[in-house]
Amino acid sequence: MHRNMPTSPKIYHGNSTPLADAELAALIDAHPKPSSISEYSYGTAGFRYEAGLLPCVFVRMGIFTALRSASLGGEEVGAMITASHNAEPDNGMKLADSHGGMLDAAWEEHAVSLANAPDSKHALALIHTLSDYAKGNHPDATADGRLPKMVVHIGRDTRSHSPPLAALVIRAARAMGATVIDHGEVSTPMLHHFVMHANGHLLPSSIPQRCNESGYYEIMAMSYAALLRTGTVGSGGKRLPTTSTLVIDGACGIGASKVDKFQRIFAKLRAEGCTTGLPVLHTVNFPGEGPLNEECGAEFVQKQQLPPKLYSKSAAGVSKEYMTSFDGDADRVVFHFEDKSGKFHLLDGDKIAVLVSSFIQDELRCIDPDGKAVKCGVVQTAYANGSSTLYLKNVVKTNVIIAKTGVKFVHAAAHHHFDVGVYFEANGHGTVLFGPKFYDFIASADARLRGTPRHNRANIALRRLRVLPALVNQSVGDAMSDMMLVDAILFLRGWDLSTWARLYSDMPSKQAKVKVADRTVITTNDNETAATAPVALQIALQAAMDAMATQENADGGPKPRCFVRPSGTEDAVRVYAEANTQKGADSLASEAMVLIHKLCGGVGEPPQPLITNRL
Ligand code: 16G
Ligand code: MG
Repeated sequence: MHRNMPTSPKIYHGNSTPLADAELAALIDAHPKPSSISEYSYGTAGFRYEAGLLPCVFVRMGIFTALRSASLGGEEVGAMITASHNAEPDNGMKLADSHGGMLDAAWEEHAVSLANAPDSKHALALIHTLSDYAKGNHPDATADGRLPKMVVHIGRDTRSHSPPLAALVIRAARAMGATVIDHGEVSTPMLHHFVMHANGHLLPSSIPQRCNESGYYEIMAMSYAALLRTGTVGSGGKRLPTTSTLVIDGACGIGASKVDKFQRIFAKLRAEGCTTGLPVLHTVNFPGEGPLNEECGAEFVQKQQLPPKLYSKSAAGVSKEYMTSFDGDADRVVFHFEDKSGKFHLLDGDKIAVLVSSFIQDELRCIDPDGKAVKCGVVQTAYANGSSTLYLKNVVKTNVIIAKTGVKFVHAAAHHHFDVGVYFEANGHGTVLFGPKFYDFIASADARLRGTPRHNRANIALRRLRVLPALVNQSVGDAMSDMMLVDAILFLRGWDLSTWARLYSDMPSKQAKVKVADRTVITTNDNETAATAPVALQIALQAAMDAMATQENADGGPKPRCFVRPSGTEDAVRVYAEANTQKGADSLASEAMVLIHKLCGGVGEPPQPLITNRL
């Protein structure tokens, strides 16, 4: 098959007679819990471990996803096999509920219990409890005593161990009698999109239902092109020479292959005469061209604040004026560029939140100048750069909420608090959620503006806002869709990355991690801005921040800030510090690392002071 062709999923029907207990027990027993694991934890975004430790979890999660689908009366759910931005030896699983978003928190607990059941006997007891729950909830669908219909969508990233792990999930889900739709290699947001679209009754009516790979590309491309076509007002609607070619660093992972397929749709748009503003997409760092996520990709670029290594031969001489980096499963994106003097500039998730929220708010105000009809806001995490939070509050004049790290928390906060909720973590994971009031607003604006001139500014705003829910992935952050959204906004504003970067200057910051014997000794408050245990740690961190504020004479300006939290994806404690100078941020982070090492059972030698060398 041509490598640019979207692939079709494989459908595996479930065993017509689900396995009897003894056979299920044998399947579970064949994949025992490794002795090195005392307890599997669900972490920030599902289970994530070195691949060799995962077969036990994956068999049980195949069973679990089937039961989750049954508990929802046959709504379709998903499992994505990926360790995202982690190194190649790791793997993991992210679970998608029927609305396409993250697994419900109560069911997360059931997943953890099943993963950790000490043996098949305990696992079967849990399986029976969950089966009974599903049957009790849907008595009509289970008249013959069987479980309701079950459908599980599966996707995987490009890691070498993903296919055998996927095979285990498929086998276990089928053993329960579930139908498995195997999408093969896809990005995480694509898998979430498929699940959301498979449950059409949960999809907002303005989004066309397309539950396959070509549908995914088409919806995105059509809404993107529609957005570009509105570029007829003001000084925008220009593609500057500096944004004519968009170079995409695919982290040597799945995102690169998928952008390549997306190119087909671009070619189709061009053939249909839609040439307004389309950039050339130049993808580099394909799977196999370099080690996954190593010295490239969003995680490396954002955490190290360095440009990615370009492994592809085709990268020779490429322009560095307009670049993005995806992470290994393409649910994160950051932008970056090299200026004329060769200096590297990063535009992270905070910058994306500022660009996107101010754009949406400006368009809404063209229709509703008071800005009262729809409540907009931005959800950030403690990692958001202090300058971005100030800019959002003081210049964009929008609501800002700080939530706990992890998509499940920021997504829930955006959904709960706002009619248009923009959330982006500084690491580049984010999206925009549109709630029922937004759709009502669009419908009433549509009725009110019907018959008014097409080039009336309110009408243009309406056309722009109307396509956003289809362009922006409504289930999770999506590197490809976010990239297209940002590109379209830059085009409509007539900006390039340097104009966007100049909106505000980031406070210098430093991130680091420390190994401790048991990272659970550190607990934090709800939004992770302060440690609640050990008590002495927060007291010492506060003293360090105060001393830095005095040293930097930060009166009136943003104050130096530092927080620590146990990682949810790695065996480490994370440190974040920001100050008015890089030296200050480095010194604050170094001090926090030494404190963690001393007060929280650090492993090995005490950390050495950090020094940032800028390019
Ligand atoms: C995962 C999360 C991301 C979070 C990161 C924090 C999802 C889909 N992804 O990648 O949102 O920022 O973990 O990692 O939830 P940490 O807990 O190791 O710092
Ligand atoms: Mg990811």
